[in-house]
Amino acid sequence: MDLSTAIHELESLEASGLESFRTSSRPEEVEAARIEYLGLKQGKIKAAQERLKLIEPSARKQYGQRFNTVKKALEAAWESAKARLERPEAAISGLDVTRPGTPRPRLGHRHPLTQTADELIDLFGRLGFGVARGPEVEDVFHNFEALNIPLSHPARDPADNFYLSDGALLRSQTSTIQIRVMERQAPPVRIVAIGRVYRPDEVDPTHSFMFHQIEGLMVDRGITMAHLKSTLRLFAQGYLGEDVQIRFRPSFFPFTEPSVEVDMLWHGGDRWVEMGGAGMVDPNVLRAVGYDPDEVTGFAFGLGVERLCMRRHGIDDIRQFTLNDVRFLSQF
Ligand code: FA5
Repeated sequence: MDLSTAIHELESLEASGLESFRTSSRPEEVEAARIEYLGLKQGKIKAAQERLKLIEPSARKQYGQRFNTVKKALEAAWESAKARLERPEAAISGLDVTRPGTPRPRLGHRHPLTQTADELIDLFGRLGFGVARGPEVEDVFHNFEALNIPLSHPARDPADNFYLSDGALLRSQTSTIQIRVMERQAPPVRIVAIGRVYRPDEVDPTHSFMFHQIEGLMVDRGITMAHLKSTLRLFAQGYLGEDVQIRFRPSFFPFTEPSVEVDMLWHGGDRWVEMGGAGMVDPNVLRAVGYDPDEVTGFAFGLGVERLCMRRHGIDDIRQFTLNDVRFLSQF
């Protein structure tokens, strides 16, 4: 047999062997290819080795060298085919497009009451009101005495307040902040203050034992009830819509004179719900903080923040705000 024919056969054996190992996709196919090419008794490599005897002696060395590289190449192809089938997912480059994707992380957002508070502050800011703050744990002086609520007044009753100790309680109204602002600042004053207040009220769809109020206070020369009414109307239209209906009813608060209660026509349009209390700051209150009631007058109001938010969004039950039901919260 001449050398070039023998080498040619070796090369086509190599090509078909490598192809067989490369395209085997199951262990049985790899094993069949091994037997066909590398089998010790009847494999094609074995046959090619025996062909050496048919080659004339002077060409045997060259044939032998070529034979060795083909044998090594086929053995390596067998090893890598086995390795490939042991790690099937790696064989397709580690990517499985049928697997479910990583879910996008859920982003939280601000509680509806926080959003409401921000919006109210923004609205009153456009009407020229700055923002004030005060403590939730108050003393009886700021919660009652300075607001013209005498010791004998039923509003001080332990059954109607959360007292912590003799001198302290959880504030029952944000009107405490009126006093704190006027104590430290000379008129004119134009502020709103938003915060939690606490009362042991019976819980129902429009009452909670902890809720928020927004307090407003404006003191200057020549402030009248007309300023109060137009401010609250402008606010209600701005927050609840141009066509909102509100009404003022005569009322009584120890710290305002005259006093009113402000109602809003509830969503559904069939009943009025109280939005807040308001009035002209009582001269006694002005005097107690060192203001001169002959020089300046003022109005004040305190509105229920939950109820404003409920009216705006058509929410029926105040308890929704604290249930932490994501199905409710995620709507805002
Ligand atoms: C007051 O708290 C007065 N400080 C308001 C005020 C301020 C009058 C300044 C004059 C001048 P009243 O107790 O009515 O008033 O409460 C005001 C509003 O808070 C109510 O109209 C209502 O909207 C809301 N509110 C009262 N109690 C509750 C409650 N238990 N749950 C939810 N909201 C309430």
